[in-house]
Amino acid sequence: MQRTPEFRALSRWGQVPVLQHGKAVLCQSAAILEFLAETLGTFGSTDAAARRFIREWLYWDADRLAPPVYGCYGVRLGEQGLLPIAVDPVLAADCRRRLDAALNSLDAELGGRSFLAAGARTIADLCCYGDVIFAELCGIAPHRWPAFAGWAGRLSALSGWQPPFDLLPMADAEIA
Ligand SMILES: N[C@@H](CCC(=O)N[C@@H](CS)C(=O)NCC(=O)O)C(=O)O
Repeated sequence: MQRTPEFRALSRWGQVPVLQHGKAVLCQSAAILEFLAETLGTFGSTDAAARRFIREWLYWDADRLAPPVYGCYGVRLGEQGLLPIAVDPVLAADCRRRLDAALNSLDAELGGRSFLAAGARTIADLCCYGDVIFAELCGIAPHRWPAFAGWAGRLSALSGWQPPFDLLPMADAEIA
């Protein structure tokens, strides 16, 4: 479906997520989160300095967190036979090292505060935790990072929180 001309007309890189809202079409999850926070007036901030801080986390996620998370998740799916890939152990270990480094950073940042930016839960937390939860699916043990584990607990206790596979049911997925 992601390769059809109809989808490529919406998503120029052929990726999900894509958000269509009236005439606006947005891709890239961080851009979508910023749009939603502005449009809905929630999980953002009215303070310019706080918005810059939130944006730093969105870029950090795309730069330092998401790549090793999905690298490790790919390794795991390959091991489980759910993806037709076998990753060189040296590359898999490097991915795991970079994931540990990102989680160390998160833990250090969260040592003195409840949420990543602006003193309250924001799209910075949603963005990072939306990726971190896939790290948990790769066998990461959150208790190794106490501040990080406390933060994950606060986010998953938010009203309306649901884990990714409850939001995106996989019951009909076809795995070759
Ligand atoms: N940086 C992008 C990553 C999007 C992404 O990797 N999407 C994956 C699925 S989670 C995808 O569509 N992969 C298919 C492809 O790249 O062809 C974002 O945050 O939106």
